[in-house]
Amino acid sequence: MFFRFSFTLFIFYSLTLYALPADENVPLQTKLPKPLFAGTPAPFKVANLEKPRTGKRPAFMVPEGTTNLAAEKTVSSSDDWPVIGELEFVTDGDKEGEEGYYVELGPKLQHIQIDLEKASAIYAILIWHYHAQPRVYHDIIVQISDDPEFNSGVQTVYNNDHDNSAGLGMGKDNAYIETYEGRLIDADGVVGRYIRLYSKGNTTDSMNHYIEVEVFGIPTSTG
Ligand SMILES: [Ca+2]
Ligand SMILES: [Ca+2]
Repeated sequence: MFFRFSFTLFIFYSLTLYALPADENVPLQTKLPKPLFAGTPAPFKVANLEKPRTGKRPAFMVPEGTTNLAAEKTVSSSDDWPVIGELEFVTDGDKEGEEGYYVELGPKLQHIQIDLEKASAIYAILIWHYHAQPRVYHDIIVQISDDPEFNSGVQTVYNNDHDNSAGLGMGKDNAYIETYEGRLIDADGVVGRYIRLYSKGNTTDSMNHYIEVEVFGIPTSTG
């Protein structure tokens, strides 16, 4: 009897032990700005456009200890002289949709680049291009590398350039309508120090905008 009880306890503790790693995941936390539009946007003629989701974004699980590593980090760009705003806006924590919160880069294919300062395992990237009105940005490509020039070690975690018009390879990810929730990209623990985000205009104009980018991860090195 006692033996059987101990054995049951043993099994119970063993199961608990093995179940632990999965339990260490926690829901990703972010502060959302206030929505500026509601309802169903007019249809866009964009390839691979996904239907807007109804209801809030489901919880996204990340390892415990994951934080926004992009906060206040340095942002550079293919456009050295933004038309409106400053590159610092991308990582300053403000995500409101009104005028004065976004940086506007010139037309055609442009990118911004965030230096996390340390090699990091990256689990999710949250992007707010613009959310004062529904619009779709073209050729969104997100890459992670340990090379600031992105000549080597480049890993693409999102690419919705279905026809390779940006020249970085054909992408199978969906186009989507911008909202106040931003776009959450699953980076699946890819390790790198630099994040590069491309776009090529949008359904309203030919310019490229960013309100905020958050990069959720855990540093893997001390330098
Ligand atoms: Ca901002
Ligand atoms: Ca394209």
